[in-house]
Amino acid sequence: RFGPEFAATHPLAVGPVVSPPHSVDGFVKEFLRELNFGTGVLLSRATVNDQYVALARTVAHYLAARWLEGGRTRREAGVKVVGYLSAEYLLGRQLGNALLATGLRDIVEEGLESCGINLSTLRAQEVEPGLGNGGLGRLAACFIDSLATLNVPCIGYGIRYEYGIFRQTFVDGRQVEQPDAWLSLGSPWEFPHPEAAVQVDFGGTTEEYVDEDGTPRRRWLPSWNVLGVPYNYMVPGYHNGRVNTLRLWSAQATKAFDLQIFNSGDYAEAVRAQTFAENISKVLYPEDSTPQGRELRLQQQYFFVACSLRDFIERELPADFDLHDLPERIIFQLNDTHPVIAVPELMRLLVDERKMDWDEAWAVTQKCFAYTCHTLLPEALEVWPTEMLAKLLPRHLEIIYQINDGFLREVREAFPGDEMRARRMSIVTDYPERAVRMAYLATVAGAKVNGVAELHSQLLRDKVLPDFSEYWPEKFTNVTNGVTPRRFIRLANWNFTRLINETIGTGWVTDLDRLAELEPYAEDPEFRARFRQVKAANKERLAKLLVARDGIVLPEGHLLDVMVKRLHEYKRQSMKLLHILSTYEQIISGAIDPATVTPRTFVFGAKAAPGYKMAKETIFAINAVAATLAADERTNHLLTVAFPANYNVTLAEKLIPAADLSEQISLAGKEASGTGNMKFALNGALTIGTDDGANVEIRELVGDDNFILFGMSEPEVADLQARGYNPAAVYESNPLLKRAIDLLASGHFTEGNRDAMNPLVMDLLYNDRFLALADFQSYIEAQAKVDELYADPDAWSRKAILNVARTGFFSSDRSMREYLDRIWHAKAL
Ligand code: 7GP
Repeated sequence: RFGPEFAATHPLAVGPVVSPPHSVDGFVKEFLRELNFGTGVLLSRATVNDQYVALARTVAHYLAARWLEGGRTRREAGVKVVGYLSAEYLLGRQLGNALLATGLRDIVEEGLESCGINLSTLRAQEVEPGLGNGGLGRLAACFIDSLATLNVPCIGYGIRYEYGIFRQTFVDGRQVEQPDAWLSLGSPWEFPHPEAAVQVDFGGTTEEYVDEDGTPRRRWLPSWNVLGVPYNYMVPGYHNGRVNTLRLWSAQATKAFDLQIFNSGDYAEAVRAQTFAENISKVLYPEDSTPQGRELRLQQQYFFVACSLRDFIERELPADFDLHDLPERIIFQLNDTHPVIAVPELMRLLVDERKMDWDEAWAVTQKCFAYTCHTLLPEALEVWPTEMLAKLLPRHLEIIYQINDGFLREVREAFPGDEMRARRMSIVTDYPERAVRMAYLATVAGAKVNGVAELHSQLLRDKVLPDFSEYWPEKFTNVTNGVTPRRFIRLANWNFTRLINETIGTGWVTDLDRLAELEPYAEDPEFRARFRQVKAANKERLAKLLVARDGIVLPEGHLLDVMVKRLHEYKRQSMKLLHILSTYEQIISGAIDPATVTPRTFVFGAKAAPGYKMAKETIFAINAVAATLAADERTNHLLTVAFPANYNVTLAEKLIPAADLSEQISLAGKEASGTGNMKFALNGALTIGTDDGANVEIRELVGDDNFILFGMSEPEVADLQARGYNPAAVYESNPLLKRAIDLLASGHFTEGNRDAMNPLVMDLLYNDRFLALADFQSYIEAQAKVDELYADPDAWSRKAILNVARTGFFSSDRSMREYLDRIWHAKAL
């Protein structure tokens, strides 16, 4: 039917699909057509949202042409695909990136203008899909961007949460969460395919049976199921014509109405089943570095990996494909432990459904997965109680037991008599309850295990998984994180982009090492002056945004000191606050002359997990200090604290380019990598930081002179903790620190109410799990060095430019090349 004759008369039906013309005229025609026939309105009556939706759909048409072609050629070529399995994708706004990737920006701007429409107004209309919490989700978004730009076939698999990360508001300085109804005005970037829905089973029991060949086998008799509906998103490469796919799954009830119940008149009961099923993809768990062991979360995890595995095997491979060869066609990357239930699921597909021999299936499985760990906090490593697994996924639990039996047999053979070792390494633990350690399962099943920065990978080997790294040294590797220069320099910092382009050309956008060519310009006074103009312009742009967005007024001419990241004790926002308090206290007590103080604005951006009490207390304290300082005539020209609510990718793109100083002050050994640290350095901020995560590598690259280091090293931390740490003693012995904490506790920031700060103050004095007081003095001294440096604008900008020139390494393109070479063994098309 789709032969050459048909193709001759219907070229669009079989491809190659042709994109609309890249001309102002061609664009305007397509846009108006979309407005009329897609959105169903006339331009004269269209709202801003109508216009935005029509624009997005029009730009999507340009991408879709390449997308369809790419998918077709990939399937024909039969090449290996990267299947990125991630419960989170923190994508940020799509329109700007799509315009950049297609090179349509100028055409669109001119075309819209001729219709009397302003492009930036439409861009501001887009609600970012916040389908992630923080670093892990944003990293996934950077990685799929880089893979598309490197022309590597990749399918990102995840969940289409109806509600993403909550919208943060402040009420009396306290965080209040609002639902993130990001879909309420429609989502023009997605392509739903309800006809391609996949069934996912849950619950029930297992049984033994004898198959047609007389072989005894086990099988799963599930008791309920849901449908997974795929929603496809396009992931465009930069100026290369490649468009990959992000496939997010949405849960739907299999039988929308149970007719019997419906006929009996119990309408509420009839829709109950539907609500129950759809809950699975309803909301993102707003947790970061602290897992929520709830059954719904396990349902989400299994739901999306079951859909994804079936999708790849049944829809992306030829029908007669021999699954023994699966590792030649796919590598599934496990983005932390959230998708690890995919391991027993693949075993179940191969052994139960395709009747493959267990050992052969295990050999295939071990080549199809690799695992990335994103944390070092022991409490953040996921474990699932066997009781919960037995109820929800009984066959998977049996498979996990069988994997564990085989693995422990190996261990006992390798280390005869060492029963303690076998117990330590067991995937199933009995303490404090019988549970499956998902990181162990991932390590046993994965072809490779990696950490996300050198120090983190080292600690992962030595402290988190020492027995495993001793047993399989070659399995462990490091890939230091990276960030996409497209979104975080080219799109976010146009002022700087223009300066870089004029100086070294445009090649750096896809070859970030070329930023090194800027190095000689650090010595050029004219270039430094232009660099400072860029910063000033970015600060002005930020000031405009914050007034409109939050009613926050940024003073002019201040050093902009920025700390943006999730609120967590290990990241030590409270230590940053102590620095601010100490400076403020010294001014108002007359200990220092105000004329010697470097005027600074401190910007915080941070969401706290809704159930994380101490994190929320810290938010309250920051807001209280911000309000008091704003009202204090003695200091408000010198010290300002700005805490815009609801920090997200969109705000990051405005904040980071404006920053002078980047705060990366986690307790050494706790921040796996950090990626904000890279974005700041690449946008010409200096870092004040501990020897933690990727800070270590940033400092090595930029040089000690261009990085403000402070605090204990990881071994020093371990040592202090072993000796016994007493924060109250530090408080007593350090007068600056004592005065800062006393001021916080005095009621000065809470209208005389001393109780309001009690939780935070008590925790700092008597717990301080992350040693903020221990590093305080060193931090204060480092901040004094910052002031001193900033007083010499030429010296400061020289260092800032060297930061840019020397951090091209932190492109996610480089990270992806390392994964491709050392872990995935996959290639560009
Ligand atoms: C984060 C790490 O905290 C951060 O250091 C790292 O840069 C980032 O992943 C990307 O690798 N972790 C998470 O966002 C997270 O949710 C829980 O970790 C497992």
